[in-house]
Amino acid sequence: MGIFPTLWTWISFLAWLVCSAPHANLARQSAGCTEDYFKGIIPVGVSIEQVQDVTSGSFTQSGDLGYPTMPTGLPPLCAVTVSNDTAGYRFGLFLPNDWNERLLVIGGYAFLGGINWLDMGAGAQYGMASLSTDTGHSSGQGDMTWATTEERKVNWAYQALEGSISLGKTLIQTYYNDRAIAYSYYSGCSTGGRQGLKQIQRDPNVFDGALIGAPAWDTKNLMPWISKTATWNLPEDAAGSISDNNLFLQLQAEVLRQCDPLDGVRDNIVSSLLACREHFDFSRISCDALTNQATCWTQAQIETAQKMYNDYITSDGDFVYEGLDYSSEAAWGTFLMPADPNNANNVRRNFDAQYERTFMGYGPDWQITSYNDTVVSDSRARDESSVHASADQFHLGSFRDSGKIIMYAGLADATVPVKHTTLYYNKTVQAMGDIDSFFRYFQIPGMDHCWGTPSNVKAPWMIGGAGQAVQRPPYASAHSVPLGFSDAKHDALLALIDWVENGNAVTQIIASEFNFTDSTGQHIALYRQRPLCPFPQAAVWDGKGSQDEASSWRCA
Ligand SMILES: *[C@@H]1O[C@H](CO)[C@@H](O)[C@H](O)[C@H]1NC(C)=O
Ligand SMILES: *[C@@H]1O[C@H](CO)[C@@H](O)[C@H](O)[C@H]1NC(C)=O
Ligand SMILES: *[C@@H]1O[C@H](CO)[C@@H](O)[C@H](O)[C@H]1NC(C)=O
Ligand SMILES: *[C@@H]1O[C@H](CO)[C@@H](O)[C@H](O)[C@H]1NC(C)=O
Ligand SMILES: [Ca+2]
Repeated sequence: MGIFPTLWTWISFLAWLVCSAPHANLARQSAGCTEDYFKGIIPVGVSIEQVQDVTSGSFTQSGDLGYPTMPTGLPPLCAVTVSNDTAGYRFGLFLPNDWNERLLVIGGYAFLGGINWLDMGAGAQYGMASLSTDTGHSSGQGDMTWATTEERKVNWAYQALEGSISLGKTLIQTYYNDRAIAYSYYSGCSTGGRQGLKQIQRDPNVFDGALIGAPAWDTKNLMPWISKTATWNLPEDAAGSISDNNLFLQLQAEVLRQCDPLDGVRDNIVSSLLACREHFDFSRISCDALTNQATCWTQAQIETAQKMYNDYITSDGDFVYEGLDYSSEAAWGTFLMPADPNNANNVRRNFDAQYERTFMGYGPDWQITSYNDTVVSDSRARDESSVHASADQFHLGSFRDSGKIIMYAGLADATVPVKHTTLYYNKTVQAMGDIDSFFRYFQIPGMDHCWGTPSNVKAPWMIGGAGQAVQRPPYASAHSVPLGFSDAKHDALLALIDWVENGNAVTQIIASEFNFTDSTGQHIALYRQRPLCPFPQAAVWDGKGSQDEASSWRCA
């Protein structure tokens, strides 16, 4: 695969010298953590941007627009930035000195461009070598202007991740003195979930296990749906338009009030979306002639909300996308609130119009007001003929025999509707039959997109999923589940590892929620825990024990 320099020979010899000693790899690694070493082992077409021997716990790389927060509290490791100059993407590696022979590939979010060092830091703390790609561009939140060339689009779709894993695996094994990677894992949420599924669909041997959160798998339908939601709330002066975020909070609070008890337990968590959908009564917050319009929903606004709850079906009756679910309203502002009129992206709502302008080539002047249902068929055609970002090859082939997937999604997700995640699961069942032996799906009542829960809900949601631990203290140095719950019962990644390596199928994952104990958000205490169950099971309370303790619940 490449050039073997003289340095390589010398280092092999050193490694051989110490290989029978305890911690032989340690001696070998500090010798290897230099630019010269990596320049010596990379193939043609690739360059080494940076190598840092991290001994202080901190790693920094300036100018990372996508992931500016850098991890702290790292174990001693070698941080490497590799650039594939021919294809135009970069990837980062964290190579812990004390390596457990596992690889953790880390996903990205949205259309961000950068190396996700923060989530890689969690991987390193598990003792795993971790890898993340910038997906071939540099960009911050809400910016899709980079997607101007076919290569950049394809890099974001899958190519950058695929190429990074392929070369990354070789570099890792070489660096660790030709010790083989014993197990390869993946963890990603949202776009990261899509990337992981897509990679498994392209190569069933790529991972032994994948932890997939709220996957944005259906790019070609998701992006038109997001634009469609913007049109439902436009123009700003229309009777049905909602521009006050408090109305969304009010709706969420009313949904909670009415639907919390419908699942049989008053716990501030809406756990039965079906019962809520059947029984929710909008009239409790609708405006009558006497009420103040700022604190109630007009009939026209209620119709806008109904569109959000309903599936997006074109005027021709073509199903596009599952609707949002009850309990997700607190975060509806993401797609519905007016964007700053002077925003650099020239959009009226977050994300609106950008996919059409760049990925679909409609150009920078295209406005959301030009949206019509033909965007859907056009989006599908373009994705299917060239970019192939959507992860919609539901038959996972031989992955059934060689790998495991744990997928999870929050019932209160307002970005990737939970029903669309369920649709992915259902379609995989349709394509493959019984998938229980290798693919389990866990819904998390009360959780928003990937992490978090509204403050009036405080549902247990932390399971060591992508990006979760760093939401709570100790933030940039966090990993797994805090306060002593870093085990296979409470951490979905550790549960996945136990399933893959020891054959212990995951029958439940105990989710945790913590209270802040100080006003500055630096300290937490355990609030409550509850098992998450493999779909279609749900957690059932025993009717006696504390509802805040996992042992009072079982999956049924
Ligand atoms: C660079 O990336 C392209 C596309 O992924 C890939 O075909 C090529 O092998 C990569 N080069 C190296 C040396 O990894
Ligand atoms: C629908 O939108 C597309 C893209 O903006 C445009 O080319 C087409 O003319 C529109 N069709 C109708 C019937 O308005
Ligand atoms: C998924 O399948 C379950 C069980 O058959 C069904 O109840 C549910 O409505 C399906 N959901 C979606 C979104 O397809
Ligand atoms: C945590 O917060 C909840 C309400 O948000 C409260 O009911 C509970 O008593 C708190 N628990 C602890 C241990 O502070
Ligand atoms: Ca409840």
